[in-house]
Amino acid sequence: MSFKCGLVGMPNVGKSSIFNLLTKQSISAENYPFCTIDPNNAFVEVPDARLKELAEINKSKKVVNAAIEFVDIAGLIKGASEGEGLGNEFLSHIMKTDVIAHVVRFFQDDDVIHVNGSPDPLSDFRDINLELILSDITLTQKYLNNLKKSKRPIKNKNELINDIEQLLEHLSNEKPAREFSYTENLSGLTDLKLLTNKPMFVIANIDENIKDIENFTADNEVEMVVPINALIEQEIASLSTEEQQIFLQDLGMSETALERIIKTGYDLLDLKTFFTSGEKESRAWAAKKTYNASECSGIIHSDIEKGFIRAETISYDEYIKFGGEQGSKNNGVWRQEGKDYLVQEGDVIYFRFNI
Ligand SMILES: Nc1nc2c(ncn2[C@@H]2O[C@H](COP(=O)(O)OP(=O)(O)OP(=O)(O)O)[C@@H](O)[C@H]2O)c(=O)[nH]1
Ligand SMILES: [Mg+2]
Repeated sequence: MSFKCGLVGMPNVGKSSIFNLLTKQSISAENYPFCTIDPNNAFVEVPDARLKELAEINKSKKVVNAAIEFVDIAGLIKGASEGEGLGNEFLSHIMKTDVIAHVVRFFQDDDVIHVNGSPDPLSDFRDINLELILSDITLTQKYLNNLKKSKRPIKNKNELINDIEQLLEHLSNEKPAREFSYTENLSGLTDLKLLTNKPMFVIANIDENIKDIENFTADNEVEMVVPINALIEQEIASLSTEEQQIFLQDLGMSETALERIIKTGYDLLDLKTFFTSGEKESRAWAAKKTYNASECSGIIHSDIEKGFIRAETISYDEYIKFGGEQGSKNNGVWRQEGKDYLVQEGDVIYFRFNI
């Protein structure tokens, strides 16, 4: 199972620079069979401090983080929804992502051309959003026309038409679909997928002058903003791990901006993490929040799901508190769970199966 976070924004805002930084961040590339899928797609490890603790308890030879896929998408410009620039092709790339990381240029640099002359973060941000909304309007309109024409019996057809018309009106007011309160009818439409219904956060590519980011964040249409200074991050990336720690401490930071970007993307995907841990390896796995033990076992291997017997489960906190599996057993917090058990965030699981 792979989850995609797409880097979206105007040309020359630093998407590829940030993508390169994220990709290099990937420490143990060999753990992922297709780490670089093509030059513009790559898996990136999600940092998780809990893994180190588990690995210490079990003296694991290997540590494998959960990973999400980042996609570097070419720049969008005004009019893209009508085919300007690279147009609709790129909108279709965005369609394939699960989360949008909207990169906005705050840095000033006369040597780096801006398509509209000079960067204006809020106006640039709105231009891109508007293109996504326009593309959604076209899609929704088509969907509505087909629905009206369709001779197939459709449940609650009139209500559905009414709901879609309201969604269209909302979009026409230049508001993203994610701000529309979806009715049950609408949520059930798996074939009407909209760009602006995907979760989104902003990556602000800043320079030393961070004044205007405060104005930008104060604007309530932008909820989540992760600032990054791509130039400084490039410098940090070239340092040794020890030097990086010192550098971050000097700046009063506990993690790099890259780590924050990865974590924010991961959080917005609305996943949960469960662990497997032993002498061979300690590993974090990403699963949909709704997944039960059987479905989670299938993420590891389809054979485990097929031959599922039980999930031997300990919560992360108790696993650490009692120093691992034996200690947890001694203290009565080791559980045997069945297929339907709703796996909880941080569960450490050993799947028993029979094939
Ligand atoms: N001064 C400065 N330049 C930057 C920064 N980030 C990126 N650049 C420069 O901006 C130029 C464009 O960066 P890219 O990362 O290629 O931008 P992009 O968004 O991928 O551009 P497109 O692929 O054309 O859409 C490059 O010359 C970068 O070196 C920054 O934080 N400060
Ligand atoms: Mg690029």
